Amino acid sequence: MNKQLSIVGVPMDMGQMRRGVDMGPSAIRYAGMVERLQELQFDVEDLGDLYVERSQTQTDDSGPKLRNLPRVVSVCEQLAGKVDDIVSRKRFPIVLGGDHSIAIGTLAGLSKHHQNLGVIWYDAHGDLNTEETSPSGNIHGMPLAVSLGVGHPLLTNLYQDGAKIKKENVVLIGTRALDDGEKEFVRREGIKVFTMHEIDRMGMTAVMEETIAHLAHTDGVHLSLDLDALDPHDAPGVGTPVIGGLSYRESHLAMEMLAESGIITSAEFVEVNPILDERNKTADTAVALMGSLFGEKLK
Ligand code: HAR
Ligand code: MN
Ligand code: MN
Ligand code: MN
Repeated sequence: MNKQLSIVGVPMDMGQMRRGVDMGPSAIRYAGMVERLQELQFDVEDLGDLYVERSQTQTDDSGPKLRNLPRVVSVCEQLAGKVDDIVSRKRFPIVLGGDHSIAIGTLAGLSKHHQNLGVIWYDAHGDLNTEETSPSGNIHGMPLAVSLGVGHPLLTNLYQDGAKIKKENVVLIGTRALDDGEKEFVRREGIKVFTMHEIDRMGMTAVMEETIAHLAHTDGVHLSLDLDALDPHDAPGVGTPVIGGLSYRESHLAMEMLAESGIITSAEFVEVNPILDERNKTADTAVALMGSLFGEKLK
């Protein structure tokens, strides 16, 4: 694995309506992220946070179909450039959210370096909405669709024109809250999804073995980890919790299997909202999962 890590925080909260998720990067750093990774002998460069215009008092409800579109676009453009630069310098990017809309920027930056990027979308949600199918108008429910080339042109053509990833290179894990339009999207495009039902039936070991096999032909794999994939018991500090989620142990197993496989080339941890959390539990969980993803094992 690449031992040179670069961290970039994105204090973005405009992809949804609950304030506080902009403090996610601080909460994750406070939970000891950098020290944890340094103990694993990584060279860790913390690039700090991107500049995100404050928005608490002025969210845009004029276009309820794509809330705060111009500001989401500008932050994602900035992030894409940053991620592109990190990979150009042969380092492994770790992006800290912020709401999940930032994945549009992360994947746009990564796509400059990969023709066949695999993506693991570890999330309670599909994030496959478009402005037509979205029940909320919140862009954090759209980034996977956008990255597949489906959505508003300002989003799909961000950084470079068109789709950034291919449908056959995507695996969803932990899914349990798909809107009708997202179910239709998954069926139409034949996207690989491990819902909670499959995870209960197969067990996480088999799910990860199939995931790794499914992505064997790719030229790199991005892990997009939305903390709401976990059960709210283990990750209460998220804006859109959904009961019946992945356990702390199942998630560690998933991360450990990814570490063993050596396939992951970039990662992001999103949707940590310290305002909604219980004593930074969700940020602590994020950092513990990073430990496993980056090869920590109890001897
Ligand atoms: N599907 C719903 C919507 O589009 C809720 C999306 C919630 N999204 C996240 N990211 N927290 O996964 O509005
Ligand atoms: Mn998400
Ligand atoms: Mn989610
Ligand atoms: Mn539990």
